[in-house]
Amino acid sequence: MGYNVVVVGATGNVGHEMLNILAEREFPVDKIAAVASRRSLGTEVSFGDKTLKTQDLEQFDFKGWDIALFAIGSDATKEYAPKAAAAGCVVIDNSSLYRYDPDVPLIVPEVNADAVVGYSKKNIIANPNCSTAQLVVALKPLHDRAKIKRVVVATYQSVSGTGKEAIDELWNQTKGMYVPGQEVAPKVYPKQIAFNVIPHIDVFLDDGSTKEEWKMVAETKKILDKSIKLTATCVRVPVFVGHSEAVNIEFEDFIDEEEVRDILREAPGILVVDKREAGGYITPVECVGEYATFVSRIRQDSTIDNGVNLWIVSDNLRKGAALNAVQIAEVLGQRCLKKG
Ligand code: 2RA
Repeated sequence: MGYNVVVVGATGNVGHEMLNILAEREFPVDKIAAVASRRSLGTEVSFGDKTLKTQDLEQFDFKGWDIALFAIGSDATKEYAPKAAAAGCVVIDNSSLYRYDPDVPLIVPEVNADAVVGYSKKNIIANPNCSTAQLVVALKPLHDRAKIKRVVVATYQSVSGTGKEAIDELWNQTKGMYVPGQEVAPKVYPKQIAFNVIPHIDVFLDDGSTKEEWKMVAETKKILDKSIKLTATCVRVPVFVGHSEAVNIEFEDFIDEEEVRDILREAPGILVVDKREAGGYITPVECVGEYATFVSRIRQDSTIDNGVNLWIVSDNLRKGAALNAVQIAEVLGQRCLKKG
């Protein structure tokens, strides 16, 4: 006996990956539906070796469906997630809409799977921001061993985090640099992204930080520990897929780099790639399509007491979105929606 699963936003980058990963991990599916906006009606999407025709979200009836993975914007989620939840279908939402709602669990299974039981308050579970997910997977095992006091993180976020238009902009702008007359002006981003980096993701807040940076603070506190002080600088870089993060951690107690490496090597969801030689570290192009959160450049920070530096890389469409959502569905099924 399996589950009746709906992927909402099935034609987007994350929606595609949700279908791919449900099939790859052989999630127990009885029925599967691919749903998207009316303009995508009838578009064919793959689910393993099957082909699904997308159905119209406006007409879709969620009654009789068990789990809906949502990968659409917050506005559409606001309209349709409550309808799905009211019809008895548990929503796992990748938008930011419900992440900060005290009645909605925000889950990274390797960190706080137990919190899934809170889904029943609104029949909704929130998926974290991509840059948060890979960070807390690495922080959790270290926090358990040597309580984290403060984290400073700089992110290097790929354009797929913005969406298809951004991928096209990077591609066309890069090509246009080499072909006179084919220059492509910035449209998705405020400045040129080809051969450039942009220290601005999402909107600016009154304190000068951006909402992306605020999300990392708020979500790390909700998922891991509200006592952790975190400051972030989120940067867009000319990479298609794969978010990277340079992370500085200050612990309450001393922990040496060897013990950090050993702990991370044993931690769920993590692969350590860490040799002090050319190529002995992970880079974004190597994480594409992988499930793992990769950690490299593990080293003591001798400028403070109890300090350690890390380099964390993961596929932002997978662990940063679709994989984490499917993992939540797995935990939900195993712990809360037992079938047969
Ligand atoms: C980004 N984290 O990278 C945001 C949304 N996916 O653009």
